[in-house]
Amino acid sequence: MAVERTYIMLKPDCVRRGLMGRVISRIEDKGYKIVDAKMMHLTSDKLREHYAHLVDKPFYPNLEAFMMSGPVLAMIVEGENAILGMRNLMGATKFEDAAAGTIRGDFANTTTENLIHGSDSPETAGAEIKRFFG
Ligand code: DAT
Ligand code: MG
Repeated sequence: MAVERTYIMLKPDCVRRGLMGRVISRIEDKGYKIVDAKMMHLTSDKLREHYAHLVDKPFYPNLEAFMMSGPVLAMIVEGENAILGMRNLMGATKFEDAAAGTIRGDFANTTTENLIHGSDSPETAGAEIKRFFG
């Protein structure tokens, strides 16, 4: 176990639905620290880089349009084992698989609009923090 930093992003649905405070409370309740945060509007270029593993999927155009539909809250979250820990707080990608008690399990009712992004490995965390915070 080690103190890790992970890239977390509250997606446009989370901002639009007024759920930022409740989601941030769950992150803070867990004991993680928000060490940086900013509201951003994402561009198509940035999203194609961020979702490079998905650009060829049939749902990609819809995902990109959604991610550009309003501001996001970009954050760096720090804590012991925070990369996996945040993935566990978030819940599964598909809303119907996300367990009750997780952010997606409790608040998401579609897979596209699933409220929150979190890095899935130390390598992606490093790359994503660099991508969005420089
Ligand atoms: P995660 O966000 O859990 O890391 P991912 O990286 O595989 O999942 O996908 C990124 C986002 O793309 C995901 O949060 C929602 C969307 N997505 C993934 N798979 C999808 C699918 N089968 N249908 C619609 N949207 C999907
Ligand atoms: Mg992912």
